[in-house]
Amino acid sequence: MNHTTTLALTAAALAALLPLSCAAQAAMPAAPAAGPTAAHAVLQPAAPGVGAGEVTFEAMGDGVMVHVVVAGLAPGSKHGFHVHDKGVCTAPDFTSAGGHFNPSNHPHGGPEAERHAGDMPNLVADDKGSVDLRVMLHGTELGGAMGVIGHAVVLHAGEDDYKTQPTGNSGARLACGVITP
Ligand SMILES: [Cu+2]
Repeated sequence: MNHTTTLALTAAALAALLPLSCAAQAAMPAAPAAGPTAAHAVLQPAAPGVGAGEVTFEAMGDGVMVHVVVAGLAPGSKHGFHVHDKGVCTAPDFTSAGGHFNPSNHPHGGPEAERHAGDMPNLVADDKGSVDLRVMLHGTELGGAMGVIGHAVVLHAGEDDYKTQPTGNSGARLACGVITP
């Protein structure tokens, strides 16, 4: 959350430096503040090709529609998949992404339960080892302090049990991608 705060402060600092002409424009009737309507992440696998993919997020109704496309998994395998707190995928084991993104301080849970804002159902690979899943995350946001942008999606080696706190016990991290607007 620290980087979000820093960005907000930077924006405020820039606004204070705007020339007068811009200040005059700002006095005109303002459109409602529009947040981002879409976001995107490229899943970079730790082992070449294993869990490579792409995730798109689209603002819809009271939440976000997520589209996940992944390849290179074992046919029929199940994989925990979550938004993690830090938008950093630099460590080889992706521990740099931290724990689950959890701005509302909820317990970890499955699709029907009280859950973290970035908890998603397990990805289930088809007989070719691919995933193409659309899932609606009600109550999840794209931008702002509660939004997923600036955080990271992480694909795990094992199945999320939807119970173990706070992780779901889905094992090592196969792939990681930073969520950008
Ligand atoms: Cu995870």
